[in-house]
Amino acid sequence: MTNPRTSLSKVWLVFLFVLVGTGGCQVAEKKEVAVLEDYENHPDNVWITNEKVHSGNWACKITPQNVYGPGITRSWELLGHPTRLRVSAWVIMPHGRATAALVVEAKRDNATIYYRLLPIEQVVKRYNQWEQVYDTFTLPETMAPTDVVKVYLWQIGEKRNTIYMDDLMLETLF
Ligand SMILES: [Ca+2]
Repeated sequence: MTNPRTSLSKVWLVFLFVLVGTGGCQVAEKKEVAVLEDYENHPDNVWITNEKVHSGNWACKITPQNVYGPGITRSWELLGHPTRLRVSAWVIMPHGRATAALVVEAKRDNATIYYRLLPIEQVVKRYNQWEQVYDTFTLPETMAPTDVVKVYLWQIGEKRNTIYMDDLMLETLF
């Protein structure tokens, strides 16, 4: 005869195993990811500079000739399927007439499916010194694993200025 207590214990063990297994998967899938671009590994690029740096020996600068700065590009899958992104960067703005934005963009097969700006001149009111800007962005619910997330600096408006950026950071939130 089977001992009813033993059978019950086995059932509970299996149930616990399933719970632990599911929990483990969820933790792995929702692991927070932080991507830092400190511009220390881009020799000979037109936008790399050592004139002003926030970290290390190098930063990036955008000029009237190069109004788009280099940034971070990752697939949504590599980022761990986040629902939100926290984006931050250190920038030097020359004066209050310069306009620039951190762009957060999601692309699917080269089509833009999400596009938001963090307008830097609305936040930074001290000039010729490093200032940190940051914001949180909620991605569309329709994001797919192969969609690509891009974050970069863009000089808008008169485009006559030199703007420095260093330590661009992308963090995932769930
Ligand atoms: Ca740097």
